[in-house]
Amino acid sequence: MGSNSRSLLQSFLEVVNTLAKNLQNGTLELVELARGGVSLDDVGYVVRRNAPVLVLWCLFVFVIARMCCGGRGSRKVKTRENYEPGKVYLHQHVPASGLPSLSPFCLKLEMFLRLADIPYENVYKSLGMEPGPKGKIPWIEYNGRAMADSGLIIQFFKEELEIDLNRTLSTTDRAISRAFVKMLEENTYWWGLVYFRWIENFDVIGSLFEVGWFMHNVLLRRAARGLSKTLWAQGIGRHSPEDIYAITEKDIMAVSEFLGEKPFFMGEEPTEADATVYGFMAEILWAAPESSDLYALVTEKCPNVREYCVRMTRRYWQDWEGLADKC
Ligand SMILES: N[C@@H](CCC(=O)N[C@@H](CS)C(=O)NCC(=O)O)C(=O)O
Repeated sequence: MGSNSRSLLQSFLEVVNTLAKNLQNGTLELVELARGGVSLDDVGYVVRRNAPVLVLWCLFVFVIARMCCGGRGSRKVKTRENYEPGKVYLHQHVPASGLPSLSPFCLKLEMFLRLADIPYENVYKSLGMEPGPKGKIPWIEYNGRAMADSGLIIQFFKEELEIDLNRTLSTTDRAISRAFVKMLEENTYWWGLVYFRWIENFDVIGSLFEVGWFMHNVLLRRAARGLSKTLWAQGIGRHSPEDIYAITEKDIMAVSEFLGEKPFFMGEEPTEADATVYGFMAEILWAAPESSDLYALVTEKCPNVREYCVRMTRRYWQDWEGLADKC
């Protein structure tokens, strides 16, 4: 090590040493103050003298508290005081690209509310929106209560309003329905929507969300970086694009096979699974670039899936011009 570098290192260590000593002395004085060992006349002086130390300690306590308690479970969300009893306030992202939502979970929940004929009102927020009690969308307000997670919300209405769209299904069909719903939400979602949209087609995501250059390259890019880490942790981020496409293809082919020529996913009547199947298939069909393999898969290899989306849209979304234009 040269003499210049050595003296630089020495000065750095001296600064660290002085800081550590100040922190220690300041902390001792503050402890003394807390124990009542300093007279009241001295309080102002001691606090002023050690203000930076006090701020550092507050920051430290805040960070530790966030690490221990933040981000887990439910967080308190302020709900409206003047609500219409029995009405659902559905919080989701603003509609874009002609779709009521770019989130398959939001589209699923809105479809469920339509299938179950539950009165609702959309509460739209744009990117960077206030997240719900679990930090995700969709979330709802209902009779002054905030609730999150599309599946738990559906379960809530089953009990609260005794609305069971699966009432006509046998136990075996309920099990099959559950398996398909979870395949789409926990598997297809990561491969066919998150990876496809945020990583493979990031260049066009700005036009999908209908945002300008700045939002695309700052906010969405930051979100994409976060999602890329999530995909790695989930496992999908470690596969080749070919493997990812093959997995998505198998899921969508399974949906197509099982749907066959039936009017609804489980048979002659709409059931809970239709909310998820529609929510996810409509997103893949109508939010994917038309030049993509995924779009070709739904339109060419699984035309019955496309016909299903069109059929459901005509029946349940007549008021939604953006969707009607796609049919
Ligand atoms: N299990 C949740 C999943 C909801 C979800 O993943 N929503 C995404 C949008 S499609 C979200 O809010 N992502 C933001 C984040 O993960 O921070 C549900 O069924 O509602």
